[in-house]
Amino acid sequence: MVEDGGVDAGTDAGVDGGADAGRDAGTGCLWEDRFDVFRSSEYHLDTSCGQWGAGDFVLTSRSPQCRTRLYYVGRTFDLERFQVELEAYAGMPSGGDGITIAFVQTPTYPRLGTICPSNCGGHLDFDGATGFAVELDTWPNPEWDPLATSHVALIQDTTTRHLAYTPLTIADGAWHRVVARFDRGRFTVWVDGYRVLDTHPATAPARHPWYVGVTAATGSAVNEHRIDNLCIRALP
Ligand SMILES: [Ca+2]
Repeated sequence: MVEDGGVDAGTDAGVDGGADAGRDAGTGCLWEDRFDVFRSSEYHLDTSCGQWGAGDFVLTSRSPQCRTRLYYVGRTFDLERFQVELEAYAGMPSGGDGITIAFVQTPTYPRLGTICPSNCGGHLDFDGATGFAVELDTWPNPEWDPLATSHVALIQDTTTRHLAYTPLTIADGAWHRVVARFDRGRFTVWVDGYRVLDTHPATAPARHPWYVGVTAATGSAVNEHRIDNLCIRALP
């Protein structure tokens, strides 16, 4: 991992980022939500156990076999150079399955129970979508996932199609600041100021009217998953 949080942050042209990446980007959020209130009419919310948590959004409670998708529907985003920032929490008790930051053609894709028979948490309520996601996978599923460890990844259409990845878990019961930047095919992710991915995948989110949101799920392994301080901004 490369730490970008030090005095050099912001001076490395094109890759300045980390904990201050959002502020360094120099433009306001195209969309932001601090979840001080929950503006339900602005979202497509489909959940079996999630709820607004008075200050953040609880995507999954500490319940097994839980799924949530929360997509902003106030507008779509037609972007090729943009940055997504949020704070993410997974833990208590530490388990599965993870969170995605998703960019999809429609938020009304099939629910988990219709695309896998049971114990579907590993699919994070993203599978079935057409689009991309930043995957924060906190639970290995070696029986079907080609990656044998927890990971941070860029995925396309399914949790088994990783365009880029690094072994890492955020499921330690602490809040983590995640910044994901898409810049003309270059994909960079910082977690708590550490650059954990920096790559040019063969395929990356292209200019398209995406619905943007977050998803999470639990299976037999359970985490409470929460998100806060969400911001999407165009790069200057
Ligand atoms: Ca997994």
